[in-house]
Amino acid sequence: MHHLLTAGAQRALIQAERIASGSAESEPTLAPLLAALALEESRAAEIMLAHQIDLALILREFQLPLPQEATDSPIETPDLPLEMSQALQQFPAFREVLNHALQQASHADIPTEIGSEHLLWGLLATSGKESEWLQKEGSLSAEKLNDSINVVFRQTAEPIGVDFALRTVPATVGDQTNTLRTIDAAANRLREGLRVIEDFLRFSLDDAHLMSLLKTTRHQLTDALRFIGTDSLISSRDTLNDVGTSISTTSEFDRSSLEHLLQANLKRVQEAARTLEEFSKLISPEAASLFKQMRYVSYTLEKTILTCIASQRRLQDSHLYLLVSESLCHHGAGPAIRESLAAGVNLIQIREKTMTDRQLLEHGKRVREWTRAAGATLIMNDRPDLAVAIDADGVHVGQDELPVREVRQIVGPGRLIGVSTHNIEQARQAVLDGADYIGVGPTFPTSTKNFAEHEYAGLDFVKQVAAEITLPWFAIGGIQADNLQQVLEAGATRVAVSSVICSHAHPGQITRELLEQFSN
Ligand code: TZP
Repeated sequence: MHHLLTAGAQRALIQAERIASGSAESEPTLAPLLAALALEESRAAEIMLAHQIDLALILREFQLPLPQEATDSPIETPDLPLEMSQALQQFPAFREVLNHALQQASHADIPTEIGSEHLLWGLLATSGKESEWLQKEGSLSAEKLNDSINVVFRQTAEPIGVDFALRTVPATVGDQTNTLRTIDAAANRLREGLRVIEDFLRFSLDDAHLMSLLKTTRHQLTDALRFIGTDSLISSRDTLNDVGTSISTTSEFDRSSLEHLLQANLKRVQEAARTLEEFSKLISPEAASLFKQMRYVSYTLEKTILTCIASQRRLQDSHLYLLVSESLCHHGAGPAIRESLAAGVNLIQIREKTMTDRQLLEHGKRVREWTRAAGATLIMNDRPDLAVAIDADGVHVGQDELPVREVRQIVGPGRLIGVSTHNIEQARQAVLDGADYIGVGPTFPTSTKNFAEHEYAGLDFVKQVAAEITLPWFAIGGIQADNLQQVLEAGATRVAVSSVICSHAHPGQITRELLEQFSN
């Protein structure tokens, strides 16, 4: 039977370690653990108080200084089990107490949590001076505690959080086993689903950023299952008698594409996470809350992966992205656009900062006609409203403009949303926010847009993005015919340019020269 330590008991062991580390005692004793048990409003403290033993008395008797942080900073560590096991490793005397507590718990007929009261019982079961003192001072003994602990075994040991006011321990041993079986089956489904998605990210998409997100989810699963108790899950498993294993649906074997397969497994993960969340409310609110987080992460993952696949497909032939500003163009925006389209550019952005809305609307409509005739994609800079008005294929926003979520409300689901990024954190965030592509720069100094000194991301940023992001991205900023090769060598497969084409006396000619470098 598996036993799990309550968060209160784990905190007591960590506090004990802190007190012991701050004490002058060279020989480790159990006094720090006794003090830690009296420190919080735990069952152990309650039992001791009923026997007139409080923290002050313990500190005086065993001459323990109470380190400030033990009272000042309540223990709120994301890795309670890890720190607790470190405390146990460092102090074998605490381990002995825990072993006694485990023995006592093994007499219970249902899986139970080991709470602070069991640790107190374990301490009393030792032959140390603390146990003797407790017997003398408070007439407390392990035998006397037996009755109250047996009662506690059948209750939840720690106070329950408001969110989980409905938390109950399954009424019967049979119910408990069935709950564990359900959790075990759902956990296996979740694990398998995650593995399929991970393999897809690794071998098909090759996306390190999304893989790291998935890894976090896998670790959360392990953490959550620790709260339930891995051993008790295994011991309640009964695959042979599970009616679900013999039922298969025709749709289970119907996977017409990699995308379909991926989507089916994402759904599987979400459903399993929901089952885990609901059933673990009966056993561990901590686990339930982790399963809930996993469900939300899986929604983000689903959206992000599917967006990535769709964008890769939509932009698969777009390697040279031209941003056109009338003011930069040698012969005006019209000739620059038409000549570059004729030379092979298939992705154009209207980037006008000084036109009135009316001018922009008229200009946009004309560019829409030229790009449509050439089969090219048209993006409107900064203005989701005008992107819709001229029926552009998408809109591009910077870090200070509307966030993707708001832009999406305006442009609808079918238009592309591009986001400018200047460091790797912004790039990762843009991916998770649902951008369809990102701009990565500035790669080289440029006079087309103003940047503060510290914003020059350079080729290092290009290399970082190349190493982990597979959402389509364009290196941008100061790219010319004579430095394009460096950008491609840094890992870029797409670039965005403005002045090199717009300001050229022969936009078509320079476009061809740039495009040629992609096929080398
Ligand atoms: N965003 C980052 S750099 C840049 C923008 C809009 C300007 C790119 O223009 P150029 O002329 O190719 O440097």
